[in-house]
Amino acid sequence: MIHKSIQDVLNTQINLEQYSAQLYLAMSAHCETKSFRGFAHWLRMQAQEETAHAMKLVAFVLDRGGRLELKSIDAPPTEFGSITQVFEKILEHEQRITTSINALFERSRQEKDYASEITLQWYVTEQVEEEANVGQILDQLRAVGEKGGGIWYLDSKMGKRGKS
Ligand code: OFO
Repeated sequence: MIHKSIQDVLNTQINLEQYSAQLYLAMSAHCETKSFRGFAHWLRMQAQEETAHAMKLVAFVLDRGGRLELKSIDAPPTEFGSITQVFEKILEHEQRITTSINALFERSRQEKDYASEITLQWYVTEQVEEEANVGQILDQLRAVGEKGGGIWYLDSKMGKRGKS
């Protein structure tokens, strides 16, 4: 049986992952309206990944005999500025998620909840990967700028996510 305090923070994390999915979907739509269909595709795939992150935690809470308490999901913004600004916002968002995952991991340790700790290890590793990927995209965006053809090359590269 899962400790009530861990169950509560896991339920909060599920809500955060669902919000991440909403945020990426809104960002995808924003890019699509600017005709950056590659970035839009990448972000839509990211939204699906975030839903999968939430579902993995849902399964874990239920497998431990816990209670799933879904909360309402905040509405994301609809305007995100330039493509570079979109990715700056993503990096900030993922850094907040990392802080939240690390706090959850720490809490599991304090409670000696080894099963939660092991499950959360996957999320700790995933956050390293996500921050690195987004940081790299941001570096590339800053290098090519948004005025020349470079950004359209990046857009076509982003459109290949999950296709090879
Ligand atoms: Fe974007 O990361 Fe979920 O956990």
